[in-house]
Amino acid sequence: MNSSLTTLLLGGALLAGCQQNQPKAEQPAATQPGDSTATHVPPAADTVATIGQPQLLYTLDEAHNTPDGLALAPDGTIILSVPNLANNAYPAVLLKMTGDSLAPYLTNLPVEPTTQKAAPMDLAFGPDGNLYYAENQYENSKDFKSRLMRVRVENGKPGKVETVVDKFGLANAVVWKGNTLYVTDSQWDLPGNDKGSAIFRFTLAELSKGPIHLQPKTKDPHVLALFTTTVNETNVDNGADGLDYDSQGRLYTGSFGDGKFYRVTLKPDGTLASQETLPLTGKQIPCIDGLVIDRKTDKAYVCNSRQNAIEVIDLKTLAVTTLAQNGDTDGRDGLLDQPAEVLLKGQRLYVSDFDKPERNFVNTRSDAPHTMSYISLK
Ligand SMILES: [Ca+2]
Ligand SMILES: [Ca+2]
Ligand SMILES: [Ca+2]
Repeated sequence: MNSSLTTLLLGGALLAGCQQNQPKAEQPAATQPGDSTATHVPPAADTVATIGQPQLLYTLDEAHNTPDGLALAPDGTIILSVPNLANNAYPAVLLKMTGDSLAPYLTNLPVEPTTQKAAPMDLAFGPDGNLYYAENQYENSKDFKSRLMRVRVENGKPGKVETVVDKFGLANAVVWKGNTLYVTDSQWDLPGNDKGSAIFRFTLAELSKGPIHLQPKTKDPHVLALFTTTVNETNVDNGADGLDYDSQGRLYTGSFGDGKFYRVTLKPDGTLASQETLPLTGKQIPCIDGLVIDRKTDKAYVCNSRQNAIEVIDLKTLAVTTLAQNGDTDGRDGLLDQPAEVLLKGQRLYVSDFDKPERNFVNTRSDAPHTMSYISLK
């Protein structure tokens, strides 16, 4: 398995290199009926400030075209989800990073019965040693087909994969805090609010009992906090996306559609005490995708997907600084190609380059090569 994928990935890298002087098989950014993409002039790469020095971590082939979620495993390796949403002719897979090598972890993910696709996004190991991943079936169906899945891990190896929660709209990020799992749903609409999103809360005990069926278009008992997206010129109404907690156990999420940054304070029993929209200073972030919090410093590393940037939010002062940013790119030099998820391990920030643009994003094309980047924080 390892050698075959290594060959595959190297083959992809070589293929991309050979294609440099040929017409690129690029796909235009997603458009919707009646939009004004034709008159939109995207910012040229050289008009966007280049900040920081992201490095190339991996080059991936077309069969791994949309890298996304990152999870640190108990043994120190990193699991990467590849939902392949830019080109889902290829099945979604989970890969495993060990040192500088990348190998398959799970390649037979169960498809959702009606969409016939698997779509793993963020993922995290639970206190039970099993791996949990959120699914984004929203691009396949708007009819609440997304799920939370559990990979049974036995002796360090992935085994059976099972549905533990179904009927999400767009399950996106997951984070375990003690024996409680928090999950964002970027499309949890309510009657009278089609711009809704939410954070859900599940205890390990509940998840161990059997599948939970959510109640769409309601304030399901598992809903911890609700949000509303203010739709802007990107026309994206996805809300709560990345999710993590600080040194005091307060949760933070950001909205993909409008960049609002939220703090959710919990009662000792894990239920909601309060939620607030935080007034950031230094820079307004228009779009927040994945994020990770360094609880030693209480700094949040946030993917600004729309502007090809990684922002740092100091949670003590709420000041924003830009760690890395660049213009439109195919990613081959390690430059950011629409960062979607980050993971902090030691002094290295791992970055998934999702490369599947929406309208008015700096990134204009899902293009080969498909890439992962890293940023040294030293
Ligand atoms: Ca919606
Ligand atoms: Ca690319
Ligand atoms: Ca690109």
